[in-house]
Amino acid sequence: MKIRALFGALACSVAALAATSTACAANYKSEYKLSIVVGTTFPWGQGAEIWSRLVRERTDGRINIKIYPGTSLVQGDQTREFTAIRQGLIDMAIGSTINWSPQVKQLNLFSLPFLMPDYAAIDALIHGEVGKTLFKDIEKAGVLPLAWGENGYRQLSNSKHAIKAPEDLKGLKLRVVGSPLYIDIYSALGANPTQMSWADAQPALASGAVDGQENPLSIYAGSKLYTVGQKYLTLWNYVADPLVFVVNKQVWESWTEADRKIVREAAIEAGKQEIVIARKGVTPEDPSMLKDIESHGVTVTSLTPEQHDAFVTATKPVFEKWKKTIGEDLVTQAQKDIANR
Ligand code: X2X
Repeated sequence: MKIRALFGALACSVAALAATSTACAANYKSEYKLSIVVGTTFPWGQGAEIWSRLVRERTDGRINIKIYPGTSLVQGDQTREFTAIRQGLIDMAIGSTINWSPQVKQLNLFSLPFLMPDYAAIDALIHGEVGKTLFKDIEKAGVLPLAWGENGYRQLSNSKHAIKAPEDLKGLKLRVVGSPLYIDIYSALGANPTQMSWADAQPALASGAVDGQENPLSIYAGSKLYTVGQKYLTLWNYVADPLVFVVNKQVWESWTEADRKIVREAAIEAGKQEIVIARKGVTPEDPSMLKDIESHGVTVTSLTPEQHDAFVTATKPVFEKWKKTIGEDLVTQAQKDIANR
């Protein structure tokens, strides 16, 4: 703990004893900057709103969080977000494992193609040993993780034709982000992947500079990608990206014990609620979002088990290659937990 934070904490404990909590806010910033990639109309952004509101209410305004969508604190470059949190340019964030995987290579786990067959598999990882290990890895990399959320299963869209087999991807120019793992996946499938931020992806799709992209349906529908020619959508659940609620370490140390508890519990609560929101409208039981997407003239393709297997086979070498980078033990543990879910 830094000396200043230590004095702050001591002053606050004394103040707490004297029941004058205002003194605790002495070292607090007037505003804490919370970074997210998309806006507050998306499940991801709603998670940010819930977390901010709970913290503001429960700390009587001592911790005042302001949401910065569009990863604007790093000029939209979402792969630099993690470093900016560690350095203190960003105080708090809810970030995708994909965007932080350049700095925390173990987070590539969730991007291993076809590792997680269903929501129970995702839950088994984030709420089990694997989730704990990954939180230790994030902390070792210099940022304090508090809770899990979810962006979602990532589906493939493009402007050219329906995709049912790896051959259909041949030559398609696809936008990917975050990790070279995605370049490997799409290269293995015969496509032409190109890495760019979400901020750059939307104009690139609109101008036709790229043919397609992959994102959860909430992002596809919320960004109205069907209005920029993305009329073919393949549901293949090949990867899913969890979100992680985090705080910069110095900021964390500047807060009182009691306020840390509030922020942590609020993150866990907001994460739980956000996951429920993220899974709305995209399941067989509740396909309302899919129906809405179809109503915009989108051809939605679901894969037969045989078609699905062809994609699994084609991406197997990428899985094996990245298993080594991520850590064989972690991947084996994940596979075990998924088998026992
Ligand atoms: O850029 C994306 O594709 C997004 C919005 O899903 C992430 O931030 C990973």
